Amino acid sequence: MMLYPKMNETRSLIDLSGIWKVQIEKQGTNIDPCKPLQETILIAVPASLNDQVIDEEIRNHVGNFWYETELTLPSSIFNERKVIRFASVTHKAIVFINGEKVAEHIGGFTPFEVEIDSHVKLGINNLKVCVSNILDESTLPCGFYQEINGKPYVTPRFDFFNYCGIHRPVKLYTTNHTHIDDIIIHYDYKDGETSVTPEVAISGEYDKVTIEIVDENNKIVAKANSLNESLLILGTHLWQPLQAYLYKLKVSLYNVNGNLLDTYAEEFGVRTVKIENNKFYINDKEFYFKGFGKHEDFPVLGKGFNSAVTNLDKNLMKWLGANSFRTSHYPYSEEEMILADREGIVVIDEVPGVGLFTNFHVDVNLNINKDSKNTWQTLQTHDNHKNVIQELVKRDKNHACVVMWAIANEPASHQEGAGQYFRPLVELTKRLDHQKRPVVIPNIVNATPELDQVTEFVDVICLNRYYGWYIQHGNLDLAIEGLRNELKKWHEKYPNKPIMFSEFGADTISGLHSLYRTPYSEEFQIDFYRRNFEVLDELDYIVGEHLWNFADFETAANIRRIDGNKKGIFTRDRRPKSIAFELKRRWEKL
Ligand code: GCB
Repeated sequence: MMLYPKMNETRSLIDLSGIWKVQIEKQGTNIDPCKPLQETILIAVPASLNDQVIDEEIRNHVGNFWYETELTLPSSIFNERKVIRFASVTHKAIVFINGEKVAEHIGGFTPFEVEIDSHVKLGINNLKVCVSNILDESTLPCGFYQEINGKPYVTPRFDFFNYCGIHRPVKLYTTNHTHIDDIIIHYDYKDGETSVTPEVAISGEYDKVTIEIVDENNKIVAKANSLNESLLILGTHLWQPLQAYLYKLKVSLYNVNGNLLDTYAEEFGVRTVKIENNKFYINDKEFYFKGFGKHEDFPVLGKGFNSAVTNLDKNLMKWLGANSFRTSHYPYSEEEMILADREGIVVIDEVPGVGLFTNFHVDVNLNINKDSKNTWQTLQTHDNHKNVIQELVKRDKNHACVVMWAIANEPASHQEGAGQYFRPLVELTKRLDHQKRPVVIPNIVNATPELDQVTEFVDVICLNRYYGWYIQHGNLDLAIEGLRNELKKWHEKYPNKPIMFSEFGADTISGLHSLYRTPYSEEFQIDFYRRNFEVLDELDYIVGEHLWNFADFETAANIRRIDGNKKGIFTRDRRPKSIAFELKRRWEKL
C-alpha cells in the first residue's frame, strides 16, 4: 500500500510540484469545492506556506487553507490505473477532484494515496486540497486549542514552529490493473548467507511471478518463481554504518502470454541489530551513536522538502564524523530515508508523538494550563497515536538505516497512567515491525528514575538532558555533578539497558563571543559540550550522544526564543558555530 512511487517499465510518474493557488478560509466563509477558489494567492508546492507570504495574518492563520491546481491527464496514461499520492500534508487533508471528495487523511508527516480512475476525465481536471493546521488534544503533535472572541488559537505544546501546507511532493503514478501493492522483505542473516523471504501483496490476476535479488553491480544473485520460496544470498555484503550496501528485490508479474503486467524493485540492506548487556550492536559490532536530533527546517521552505538541503545536511553530518540522527519530532521525508540508506547513516525513526504533557510549555512561566489535570486523563490521542505508528512502520519497514523506533518525545511519563498508555503502543510497534527493532521513548527531565513509568517497556533509555542549561544554568561544575548522580540512578535501576543521550545542548548565538565564556556565547557552547562529554566518556553503558540540535530552527514566538531555538551546531542557514570544529575532532577520533 505504501511503496515509494517509482517510474519503470510498467509505471509512469508525474510530479505535480509547482505553483498552486491557495484561498485562506476566513471565518464565516463557505468554500464550495465545485467552484473555482476566490481571492487566491500563489503558493509553491512542496513547501510550507507560512514563509512564502509577507502577511502576518496568513502566516499565523489557524484553520483551513484551500489549495487548487489543474490535474491534466494525457491519453498515453489514461487507460492505466491512476493513483494520486501525497507524501505529506500538514496536518489534515481533504482531497477533491472535480468537486468530489476522494480522500481524507489526518497526520501531517506520513504519505497517503487514492486511486482516482472513477473521478477523472481525459485532459484537464480540477484538484483541490483543503489543508488544516489545527492541533488539539486528540492530534499528534498535540496542541492546546482554544477560541478567544470567536477566533481560534493553537498553542503548540512543543518547541518548533507549526508550519503547514503541502510539505512533500504530490505525485500521480500509474500501474496496470494487476499490480504490486506492498513488499515486506524478511531476511535472516548467518555467517555470510542471507535467506530472504519476501511478503508480497498483489491486487488482480496474473499467471506468473518472478522475484530477483540484484546486487549493486546489477548482477542477479538470487531468483525465485513463486511467492512462497526463500531466496539465498551467498557471500552477503552487509549494510554497515557509513559503509552502506544495498540490494534490490525485484518482483515482476506476467500474464499467460508472458507479457509483463507490473514490476517493482524495492531496495534493502542486510544488517542485524541487537542489544545485549547494555550495549548496542549493529552486525554484532558495538555501535556508538554520534549525531543529532534534527528538524526539517530551513529559511523560506519551512518544513518543505528540498533535495539540496537534505543532501547538504547529510554531507555536513558526514563531514563532522557523525553516524546517525533521530527524526525528532516526526517522520522525515522518504527521500531523506533513502539517502540515509545509501550513505549508511543510522536513523532513529520518530513518530509525531510530541506534546503529550499537558503542563508543558517552552516557557514555564507562560504555562497555558497550569491547573490542568493529569495528562493521560486529559488527552484523547491514543487512536491517532496507533495510526501514526502504523503508518510509519508501513512506510519505513524496509529501510536498513532504521535501527530503532521512537514512539514519542518527552511524554509525561512521570504521571499516573503513562504505563497504561504506552505499553500497548510499544507492543503494537513490535507486532507491526517484521524486524522487531528496539523501541524508545526519549525521556523528559521531570520523569526521574523514581517517577518514570515507561522505561521498563523500552529497549534503550534515551535521555533529553540539559544540565548546565535549564538545570544549573551556566554553572557547569554543579551541572555535571547533577548529571553524574542522575545517570548513576538510572543505571542502578536498569543495569542491563543501554543509555543514550537523545538531546543535550545550549542556546548559542552565532558570532557572540565572551571572555567569561557566558551562556549564549560560542565559548559556552564549547564548554557545555566538553563537560558533558567528560561524563559520557566515563561510563561504558552509554551508547550514544545525539546533540540538540543539528541546526538553529524556527519556533513560535516566545520569551525564551529570540528568533527561534539557537541550540544548533550550525545556524539555520548551515554556517558552523565554533563547536562544529571541536566536534569534528572528537567524532573523527571516537
Ligand atoms: C526538549 C525538546 C525539544 C526542544 C528542546 C529545547 O527537551 O525535546 O523539542 O527544542 O528541549 O531546546 O528546549
